[in-house]
Amino acid sequence: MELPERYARSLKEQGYCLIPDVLDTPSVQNLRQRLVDAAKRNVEQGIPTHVARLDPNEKNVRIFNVIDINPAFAELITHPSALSLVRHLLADDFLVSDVNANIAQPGSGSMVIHSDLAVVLPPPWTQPWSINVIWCLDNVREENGATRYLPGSHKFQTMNELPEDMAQEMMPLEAKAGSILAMDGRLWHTSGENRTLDEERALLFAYYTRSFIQQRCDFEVELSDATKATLSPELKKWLGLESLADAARTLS
Ligand SMILES: O=C(O)CCC(=O)C(=O)O
Repeated sequence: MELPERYARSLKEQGYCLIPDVLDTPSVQNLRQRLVDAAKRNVEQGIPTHVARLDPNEKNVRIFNVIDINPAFAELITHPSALSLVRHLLADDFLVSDVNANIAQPGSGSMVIHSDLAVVLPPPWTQPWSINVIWCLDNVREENGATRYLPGSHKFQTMNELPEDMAQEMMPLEAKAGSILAMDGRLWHTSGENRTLDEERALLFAYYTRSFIQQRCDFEVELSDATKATLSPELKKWLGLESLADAARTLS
């Protein structure tokens, strides 16, 4: 499936695009509940849901290892809309670098400003070598902590180009539940503050990079043998689980 021109243009010109209505309401509600269950599972497994070096307080609940906890999240990675975005920017030469989620609860603060490509690759950032496909599992508004981006920053090649007052120049990425927000990995961004009293904001992040970039997550270690056994050969390849023997067979 080819990415429609308007989304391709938005990715190129704005560094992001919004695709509405990718998931219907029952699917969103189902995934939302699974995410809450996954957060509980993280706690049972002793995986911290707060990373102090990233977020100012514990109200931003980070959920890791989601594919292993629930295969429904693996399906999102291979959703045709996600793959059309990924293939548009990275062609067929990509790996899934990381899949995790953030639930910004009321009172959660803004995290460290970053670009996702800068996290995995030193400058200069000259090419769109990564893409974050963000699944909106709640309605996302400025007030409940919409991700904030720095307009035009996907064209920056080094950190010297970042303005001093960048936090003031950032804009919210608002979207309805069930949408995809996709960001060129070079776009500088942060989570917004959730200033509501009672509204959570859940986003699931599937981050893909060109295959020569080291993955953020070692799925060989993170995924159980039981989970690995359920994955298609294609998904295994995209998760970096193809063994050297498999690769050699492909070449021969
Ligand atoms: O939660 C958000 O809005 C942004 C999260 C993010 O950029 C990250 O976790 O790296």
